[in-house]
Amino acid sequence: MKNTTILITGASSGIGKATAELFAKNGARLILCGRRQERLDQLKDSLNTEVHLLNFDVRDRTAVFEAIESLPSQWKQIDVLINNAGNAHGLDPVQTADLDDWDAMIDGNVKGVMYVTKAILPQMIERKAGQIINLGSIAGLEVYPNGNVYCASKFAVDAFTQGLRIDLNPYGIRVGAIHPGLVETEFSMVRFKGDETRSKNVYATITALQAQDIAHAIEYMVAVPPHVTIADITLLPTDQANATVVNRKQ
Ligand code: 8X3
Repeated sequence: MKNTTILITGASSGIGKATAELFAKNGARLILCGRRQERLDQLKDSLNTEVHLLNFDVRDRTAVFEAIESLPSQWKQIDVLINNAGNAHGLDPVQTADLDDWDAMIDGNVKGVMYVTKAILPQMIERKAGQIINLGSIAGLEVYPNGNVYCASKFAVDAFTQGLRIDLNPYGIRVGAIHPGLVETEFSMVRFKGDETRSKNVYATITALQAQDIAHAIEYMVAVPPHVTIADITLLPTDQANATVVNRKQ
């Protein structure tokens, strides 16, 4: 993957960070994007490859386009875009859920993916080459109780991914999505607003996926020969059968 430039959103933690670490080992050049400059700096220092940092919030449309526009000429060609940034906020029934949580999920998980994709697309179209991988979720394939708007946001990612693959078909740009089940990251801490007990319970009695497991699947999607598109990968812990059936041990 030498000379391949990969842009990862949400790179400062979890799946984004693990993916950055794996691609760095493979010798890729990395554009790492996130909201937490300090974490991005630390990650850059720990990686033994060429790294360019972009500090912006994918929810901020102007900031997205300015950040991509600001790339120095040697970073303007992006071979692979990994739309990883996204979060869950709350796990409540529609009738009691917080509207701010809904806005955060629609703005980040849906509009964020669309903005970053739109900003990066022109140079891929011009070169008739490139790859876009969107982070979906098992929540984007099946709705589960209280998942409502988070599930809606991930269903939207799946629909957007399919639409992109259709529209970009004439340009030879590969488009795919990855749909993880339960992955042990900061995901639940964010969803449950820092409630450690509740968050730990999600993964406590199962062997959850780790961020590195998702990174390896993403690596596979990139590493297959250029004539192959992995349209989607659904990745579950062996302890999880679908969105709701989980083999929780006592
Ligand atoms: C993360 C997986 O099952 O918590 O998207 O929605 S789940």
